[in-house]
Amino acid sequence: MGIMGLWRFLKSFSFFSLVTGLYVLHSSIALILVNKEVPNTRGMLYPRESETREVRSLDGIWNFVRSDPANPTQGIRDKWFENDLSKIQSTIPMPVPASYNDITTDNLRDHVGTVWYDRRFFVPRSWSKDQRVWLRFGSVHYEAYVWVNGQRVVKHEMGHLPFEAEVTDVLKYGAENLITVMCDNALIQTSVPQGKITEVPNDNGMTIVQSYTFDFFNYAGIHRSVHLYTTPKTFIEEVKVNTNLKNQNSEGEVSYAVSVKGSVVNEADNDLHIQANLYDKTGLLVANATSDGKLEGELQVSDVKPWWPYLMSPDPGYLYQLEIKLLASNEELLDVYRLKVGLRTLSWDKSQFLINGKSVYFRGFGRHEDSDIRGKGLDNALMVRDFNLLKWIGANAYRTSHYPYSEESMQFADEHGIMIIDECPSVDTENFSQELLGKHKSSLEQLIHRDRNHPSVIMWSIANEPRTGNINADSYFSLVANFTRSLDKTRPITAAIAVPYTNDHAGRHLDIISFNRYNAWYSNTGRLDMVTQNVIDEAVAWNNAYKKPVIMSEYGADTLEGLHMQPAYVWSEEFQTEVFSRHFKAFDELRKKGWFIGEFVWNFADFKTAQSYTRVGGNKKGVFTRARQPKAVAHLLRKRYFALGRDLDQCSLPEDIFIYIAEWKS
Ligand code: BDP
Repeated sequence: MGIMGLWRFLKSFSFFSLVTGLYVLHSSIALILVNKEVPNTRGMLYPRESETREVRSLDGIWNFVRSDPANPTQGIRDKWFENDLSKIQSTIPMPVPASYNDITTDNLRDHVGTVWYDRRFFVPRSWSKDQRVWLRFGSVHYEAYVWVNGQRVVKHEMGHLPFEAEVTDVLKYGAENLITVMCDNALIQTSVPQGKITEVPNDNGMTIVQSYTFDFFNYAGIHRSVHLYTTPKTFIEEVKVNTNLKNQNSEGEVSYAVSVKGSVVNEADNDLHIQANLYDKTGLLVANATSDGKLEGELQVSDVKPWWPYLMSPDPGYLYQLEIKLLASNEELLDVYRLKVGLRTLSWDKSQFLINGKSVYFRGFGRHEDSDIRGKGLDNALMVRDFNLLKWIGANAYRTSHYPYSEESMQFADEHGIMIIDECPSVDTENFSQELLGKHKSSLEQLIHRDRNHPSVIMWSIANEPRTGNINADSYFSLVANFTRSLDKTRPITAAIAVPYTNDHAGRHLDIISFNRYNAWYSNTGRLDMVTQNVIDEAVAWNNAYKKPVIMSEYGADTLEGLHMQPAYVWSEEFQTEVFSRHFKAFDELRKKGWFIGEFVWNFADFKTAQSYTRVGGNKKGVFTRARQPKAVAHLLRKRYFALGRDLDQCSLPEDIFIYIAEWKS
């Protein structure tokens, strides 16, 4: 049995029941977890053109084949990657980037297991000259195997995160090349997120079924762009940036650390050096430094324009451009990489979270990367629309529930001053095990590596609704949190917790407590009179338990657009509006206590779920519909978010925020 066969076997249902048995055992006895090293990913800078680099997109229509779910490794055994898929069987056209699930009219939506993509592409002759070529995927969910011209170049497990491989030696220059991708959507107990594969009887015998405890649909495929890009032979592999503000935010500091890879690096030439230039928005050089013999340094900026969140400044999201030039000892320019940086400081204590020394109150959303037809595929039109809506409604933050969002959206958040609680893909974490811990840590390593330079990222979320009532959650989350801190000490750590505070074993490892609760929806359904006090009591209890700042990270109610019922009744627009209003009252009470630092609605927009009798076409807790149009509650939320912005951050109000009704006589 080859690697794929063995690996597939491990995922299979028969083995699975054995694994389930072991996990059940695990949850009742204390697990001994070992803090094993997680391999560091290398490279991963977002592909950008410069005078030393070229970028080409491989997005477009690819050829697509689904494997027989009962025989998912057939393509590996029969070497489908050696030739065009169309020579083996009939292919269908498949857009990249996109989830494949909602593209066809048959039940590809519910396919479990492997699917195959391929396409041909041309590589210019000029690329063969003295440089390297890299193949980079923004995200393939959940696991990907990639071949170029029949040779395997990379394998990657974990959706929503980029991976790349050098393909210099496998490409044919001045000729056509073939790229083949096998993608597997199966989630098991040691994947992140977790799921279960079972074999169940159906009308034709047996069928393989995927299940998971989270509600969002397990969309799969090549979700983000595929790029080919070039670098010089000796090139900038990593750039790590940190910023700081001093003297009442008038002076700034940008420290950078670069790592370089290439032939020259390993020779005695230690005179490789970096010239770092910082330009303001108008293109003016405001600071520069040349590091002698070192690949790190600091830039001092006077009259700095700090990076501020939206509505906390008239000029939010101010970004400088950092230009990193790699020079040889004879001053020859070897490589250039440019990235945007925002200058800001973060700090936090037992009661508040501060940006540039100013206390922050988060007014935001939990969201999903989800839309009609595309599923979780990157779509620039959708992304820009979403940011327009976020700004229209006066939000200053969102959580990337429940996985890392596209790099393009992170860059957009930097530019628009939207603060991000950056969440790894661990949802409903349970059945803690050594293997799961390794994958969970790896997801954080990849996430932090990818996102550490974004000013918009102000907090790491290490899990959503983990089963922290389990005694093993204590050691598990202690290891996950310590690992996260070892990678980045500049940002606080949170997790969105849903177990009652009396059962929780993870909060003590966090810096900020976030809790999810659905008063009047999942608990006390329909009881609008049981919201406000419950929210206050629970937030107070979390604060008493841990003496840390508290955020309500999810609250909401499913709402069918256009359903109106007075008095309010579950699923109606009136009900959602009243549920929100009762929460607002609680939040305003809590704000007076000094440690309640934010409110996040669930959800920004309606989204697709697995089929269930509790869902009509999906989760309808959106303030916006899936087509990104406002429900009635959006107008109420907009008034609140702007009122908070005016009271707390002195922002100005949009002219259309209040509709003229009549002259009030008081
Ligand atoms: C919460 C989950 C979120 C769900 C939400 C819901 O964190 O992912 O979508 O429930 O059911 O518990 O609406």
